[in-house]
Amino acid sequence: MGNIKFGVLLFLSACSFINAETFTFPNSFIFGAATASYQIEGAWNVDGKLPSIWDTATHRQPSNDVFDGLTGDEAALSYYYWQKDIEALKNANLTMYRFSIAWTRVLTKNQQVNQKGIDYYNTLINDLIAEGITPMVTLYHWDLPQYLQDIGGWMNSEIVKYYEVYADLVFKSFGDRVKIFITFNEPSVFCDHGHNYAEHAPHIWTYDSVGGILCSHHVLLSHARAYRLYQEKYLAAQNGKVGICLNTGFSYRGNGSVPQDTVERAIQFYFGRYTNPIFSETGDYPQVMRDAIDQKSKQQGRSFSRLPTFTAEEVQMLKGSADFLALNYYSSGMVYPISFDPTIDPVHHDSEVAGFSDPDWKVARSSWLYQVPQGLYDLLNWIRTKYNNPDVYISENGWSDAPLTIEDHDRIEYMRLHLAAISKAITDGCNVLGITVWSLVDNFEWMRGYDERFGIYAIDLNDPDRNRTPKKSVSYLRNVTNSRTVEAENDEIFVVKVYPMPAE
Ligand code: PNW
Repeated sequence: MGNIKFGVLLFLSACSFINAETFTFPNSFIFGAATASYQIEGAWNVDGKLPSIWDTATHRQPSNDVFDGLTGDEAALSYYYWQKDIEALKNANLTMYRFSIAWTRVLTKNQQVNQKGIDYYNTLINDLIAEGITPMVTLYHWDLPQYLQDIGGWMNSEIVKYYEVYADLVFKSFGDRVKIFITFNEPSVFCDHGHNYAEHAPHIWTYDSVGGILCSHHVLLSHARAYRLYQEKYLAAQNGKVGICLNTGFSYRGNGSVPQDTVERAIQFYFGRYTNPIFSETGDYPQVMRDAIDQKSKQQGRSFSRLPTFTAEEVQMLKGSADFLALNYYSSGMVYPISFDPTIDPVHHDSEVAGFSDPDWKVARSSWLYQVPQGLYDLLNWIRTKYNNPDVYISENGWSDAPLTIEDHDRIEYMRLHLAAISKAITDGCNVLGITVWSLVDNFEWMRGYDERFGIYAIDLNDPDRNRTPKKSVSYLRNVTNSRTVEAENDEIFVVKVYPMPAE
């Protein structure tokens, strides 16, 4: 009996050995971690820092709408404990740190320099470089100065000038040492969630996506102006790279009768609205989006389209305005066509696409986060073929679990499978230069507060010293960076149900 059991065990482990594949990473591939200012810094009103729209949202009285009622004030307190972050990076064997600068720390309302804010980031950058860690700097990770929101924020075209002043200061102050700049983090999230349906700061609800559309338009123009400014004024002396961070999942056919065209529309409306103007050869908004919104605006009896137009000059300014794509990938979805109905959720009625998740997929503590590594592989190849194989950093990718989960086996599995997907895409020829995992430390997860934890280091909010406690994933990452390999089975990566195309 015992022998049979042993035999079966041996057979099973031999099978998994046969199926597991070893995925490797080129020596040039960089492993790092990411954070963002509002989510980690604390010190919201210290040393001349002005309130941002997230300070406003979380300080609302008598209570805010954050899931656990908390704010970024507590966070990891990286304004005081940045050295602990650097120690954490070193201990995990990571050589790149993606962090963001708080606009509200470095400029006054009169657009003058706040030197104490500059000093903080100078120290952080110098200390990183001294430890051999490459800084990757995001200029805007959602914390708009409140005084700019008061004049309309991203919905006011004047914001482009304010952003240019800010970008100029960042390039001038830090560009001698920082060689990788990201202009914006995830405009699709802060434009839609912040200006269409009031889920994120500044919590504005607009009719028929008008707010989100204006936000996206001005973000694109601000990005391009900052890129051109860097080329004209700083590139020769500093020789750095400037890109933009965009997020998307991949889309799959939700059932056997969904046309392939629906998949393409889903990606173009969510992702293409930013990638087409910047990375495509034609430039400008995707044609499907232009046509749909123009036509729907007309149907509604409007005298002009809800989607603004770029001048020919602006199209040229935007085209090619990124040295790399910073891609945030978390999850993917299944899509199906729906017909236009102005009373439903504004995101879907312009695209006429709706989505859902396969209940068989493993889900994180965040309800939107399903484990679909295949989506990252397919997305990277879609980008490679669509946009002539641009340089890509995976600037975020991560898994959430309950507070203080130190034995984070689910995160390890998620990282292992997504790293395998990246390695496989690199083998196909995709130019993926590195990854900064989300996140270095547990942090303020926006409207979910501290209930969903993404860190590879745990933070106990009851610990006044905010010690960074390594989760198990830290030692896993150390092994990966040492061996430059991960092990995975193809069945673990390719989890999407494939439907046969309908017969012609
Ligand atoms: C990103 N979605 O946001 C942000 O850049 C981070 O600040 C954030 O902490 C992290 O991901 C985890 O949420 C996203 O619903 C928020 O698909 C939501 C989605 C994707 C990314």
